[in-house]
Amino acid sequence: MIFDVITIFPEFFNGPFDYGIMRRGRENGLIEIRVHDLRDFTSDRHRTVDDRPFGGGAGMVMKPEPLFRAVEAVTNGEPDLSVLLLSPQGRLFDQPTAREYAEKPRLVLICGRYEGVDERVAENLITDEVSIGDYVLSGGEIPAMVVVDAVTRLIPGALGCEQSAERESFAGGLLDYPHYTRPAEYRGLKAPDVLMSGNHSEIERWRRHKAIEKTLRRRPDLIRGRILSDDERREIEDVLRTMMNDE
Ligand code: 4FV
Repeated sequence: MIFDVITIFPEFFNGPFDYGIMRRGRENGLIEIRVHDLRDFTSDRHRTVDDRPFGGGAGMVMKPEPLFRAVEAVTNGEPDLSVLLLSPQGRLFDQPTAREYAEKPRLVLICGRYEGVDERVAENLITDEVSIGDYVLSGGEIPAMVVVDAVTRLIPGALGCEQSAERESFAGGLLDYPHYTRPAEYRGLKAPDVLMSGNHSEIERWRRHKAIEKTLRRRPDLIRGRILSDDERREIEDVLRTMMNDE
C-alpha cells in the first residue's frame, strides 16, 4: 500500500515511521510512505502556500493552487484514488474506517496548517475529509500519522504472527479485555487465577465477559444501537447481572 503525504513540513515525518510495525512494513515492502513538500508545487519565488482570509479575521489560509497542483502531480491521473484532507470538520476516524482504507492500494493525505485550507479544496479536490477527534491541533501531520499507523496495522502481514488485528480493541466493536503478565502477584496485587488455569475455554469466556463489562462501563455508546445476536444479548445480560450483584 502506498501513502502519499502532502505537507509543508516533510521532515516532520522523519522518525515516527522508523519503529516497530511501521518500520517492518516499509522494510518488507508492505507499505511505502512518500512525503511531498507542498512548496515544491508553488510557482512564486517565495514558495507561498498561504494567504490572508477573504472577509478578514485572524491567521492565514492555505491557498488552493499549490494543493491542486500537488495532488494532480502526485496522483498523475490515476483514477479513483482516495484523497483525504485531515481536518476537524471531517468524519471521525475509527476502526471501521481504518479497515475500509486498508483495502485500498493507495491513500493521498493532505496535511492542513494555519487556520485551515481554502474550502474549494474540500469541495473539489478530495474524496474524504477526516478528523481524528474533536480538538484543534496545529497541523494535519499528526492526524496523517494516526491514519497511516492504524491502516498499516490492518494490512495482512503487517502484524507479526504473535499479534492479530482480529482480536484487538474495537475489532469486535468492544473495548479490549484486561491483559496481565508475570509476576502473578505484585505488591499483593494478584493476576486473575483463571488466566493461569490453562483452561482456554474458561479463559476465552472470562476475557469476553471482561471486554463486555469494560465496554458497558466506559463506552456504552459502542454497544448502543448495535445489532446484537441472541448470544451477544444473553452475554450482555449475564454481564449486567454480574455487575449488579458486584455493585
Ligand atoms: C485535525 C483534527 C486538526 C486544524 C487547523 C490543523 C488542524 C490546522 N485534523 N483531525 N482534529 N487540524 O485539528 O484532523 O490547519
